[in-house]
Amino acid sequence: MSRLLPKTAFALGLFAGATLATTAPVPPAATTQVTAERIGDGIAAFLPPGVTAYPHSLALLRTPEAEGAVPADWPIRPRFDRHDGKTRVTVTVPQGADLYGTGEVTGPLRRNGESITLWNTDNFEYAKDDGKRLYQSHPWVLGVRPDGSAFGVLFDSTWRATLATGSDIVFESSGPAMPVIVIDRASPQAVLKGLAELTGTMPLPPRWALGYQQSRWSYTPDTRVLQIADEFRKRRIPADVIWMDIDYMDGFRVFSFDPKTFPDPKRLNRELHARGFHSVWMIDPGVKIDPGYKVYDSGTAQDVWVKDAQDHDYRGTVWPGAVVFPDFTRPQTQQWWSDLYMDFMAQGADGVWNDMNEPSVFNVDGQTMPDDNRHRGGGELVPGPHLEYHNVYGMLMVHATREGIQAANPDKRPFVLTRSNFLGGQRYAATWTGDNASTWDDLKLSIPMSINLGLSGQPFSGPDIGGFSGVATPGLWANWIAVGAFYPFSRGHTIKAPQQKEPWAFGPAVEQTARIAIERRYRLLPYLYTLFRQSSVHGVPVMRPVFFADPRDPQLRAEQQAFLLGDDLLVVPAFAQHPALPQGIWRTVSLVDGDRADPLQATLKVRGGAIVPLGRIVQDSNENSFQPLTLLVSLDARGQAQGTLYEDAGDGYGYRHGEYRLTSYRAERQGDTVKVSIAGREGRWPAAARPLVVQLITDAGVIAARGKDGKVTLQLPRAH
Ligand code: NBV
Repeated sequence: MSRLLPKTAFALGLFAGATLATTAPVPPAATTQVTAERIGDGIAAFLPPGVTAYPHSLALLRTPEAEGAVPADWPIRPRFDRHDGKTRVTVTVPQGADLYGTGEVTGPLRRNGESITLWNTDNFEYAKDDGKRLYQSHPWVLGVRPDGSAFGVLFDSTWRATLATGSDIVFESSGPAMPVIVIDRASPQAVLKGLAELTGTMPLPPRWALGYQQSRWSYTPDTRVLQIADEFRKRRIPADVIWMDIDYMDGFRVFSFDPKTFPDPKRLNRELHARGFHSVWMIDPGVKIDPGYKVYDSGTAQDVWVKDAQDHDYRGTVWPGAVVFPDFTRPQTQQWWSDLYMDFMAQGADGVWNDMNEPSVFNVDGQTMPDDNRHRGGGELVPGPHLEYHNVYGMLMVHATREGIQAANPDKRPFVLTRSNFLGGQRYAATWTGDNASTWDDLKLSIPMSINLGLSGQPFSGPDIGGFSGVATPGLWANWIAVGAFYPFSRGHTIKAPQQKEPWAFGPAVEQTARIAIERRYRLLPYLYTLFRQSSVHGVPVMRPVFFADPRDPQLRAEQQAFLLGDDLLVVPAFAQHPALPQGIWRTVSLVDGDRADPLQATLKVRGGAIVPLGRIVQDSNENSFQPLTLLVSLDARGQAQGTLYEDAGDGYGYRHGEYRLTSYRAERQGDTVKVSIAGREGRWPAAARPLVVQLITDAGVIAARGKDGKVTLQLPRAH
């Protein structure tokens, strides 16, 4: 039976593990006061000396509950001390362990020997601090031992910190000593499930958010937006979403529309919907100081702004000029901010894009507000300086945004994209990796970056495809879209000048590469949506490192060019040099006419033993892609394969009441035939009566057969 961590027990150090046997020298006084408690299956919480109860946590879903003693042989135990005026936690890295995670980071996938600052920063072109502090903070390290067993360390603090992942993991914080949670389980996948038990999962997004998305700073005026939409349809390049960057606003006032360029946003949204597009609109946190402007007036009336050290409204400069910033630590501010979305969403917007929420402030040292600005808190949150709340400013903002758009459209699944976020922030928003540049380096590092975000709890991410700043050569852009079609979040975006970066902007050859790449994504939508569903339930990433295929294979641990989508599909970029690929059967597949002949397309391989569900090529995700459903079958050495397909309405919450269909398929070779049948079904949706195409991928080519869903038998040629 679980119970709340009893304060007194912590204070007295009564729990097993309070007297810690650690491998490294620790001052005995400090050691004896650490309190440890098992809080889940393979999960232990450690409270530093002097902390008597688990404090409210913004990263965690809920305050941990004690479940018993930490086993005496528990292998990973943090040590707490002070160093250079900072709170320090040290964790000895087990021999030979490879480290991952640490959130949104530049540099290699494998994090051994790295050091980053956790201080959310508007980092244009990742240039500040050599890219060692970015827009988000994830005080979390995943470790994988040589035997494939794994551990994770969560430093539960929001304060500014540094995280070094050398022979020790060292977390140094400007704040008070914090609880540390350690997960120790049989595999990295199991550790990530543990992280999801602690910090929650990404809620299932609407299906349209998995489509290709087109953005620019900015498509303006509204007629230009429609031109872009029409261009996609005319050229038959599938796409689902067009994005509205800041120029739609009236003088950069958030929640307003420029009367000249966007006079009728409702009509624009209607027109986009009529073309099968969804729309996402940007909202920044800075509110223009402008008496008479209703957002400023209502916020001032409710006293929602962040205060400076003298208790005046803090003023900064951002796009609109002088602005004030909502203090999202206050429940009143959260409510006020959420309410602003009521009218906004009534214009027919489908999603919201929160940018600049580190928060970014122009023309000041550090490009953010002063450390000693005051956040007043309320509810569970204590008042505190900006130094404490900076790293969660974006997360608190997108929490309120999500609530607001959910309240405005209760029957729809919210879609929020954020630039800034914190560990656990996958509960509120998807993310993109900020202002990258059109360079080969940024293309290459985008892969480990999104993988490590996934290994830190955030499965829904991707970079600006093609690069935000600078000039993309046709070759770079083509290579980028060829891989970018497989990021969990797949969106092309760019800065204002000097270049257009739509799929057709680089000439017909690049356009054709883009069309094929995006068509491949659309064929994969049934598989991708199934992966998103899985991730929303278990927290396992959508985009996975190759070493997930075999966490015991040392060769795979640093592979950061190729990656996995789910367990069954391997993506090898055309530019990958000597990628380390998993052992076993992996069969190359074609999804779209011409994909294997185009040298820029990524090679796609299906695992032996897997069945991958595919749709047909559609121009947007509203179209029914299941006529027919295709099952790609790649048998294992025993002549068997399995796969699953998740289907629901694609939006709304019917799925929470059983309105879905989760079908498991099984393929089995029996003599000269391969039978493909339904092995199990879950959900209230009845079995689908639809045509089914089975494509058996063999080393000699593809053998296809048609039939009804769940009932197809393939006849193999004699040689098999
Ligand atoms: O709103 C303009 C841009 C946006 O396009 C970009 O994606 C964000 O990362 N925004 C930053 C502000 C200005 C950047 C120079």
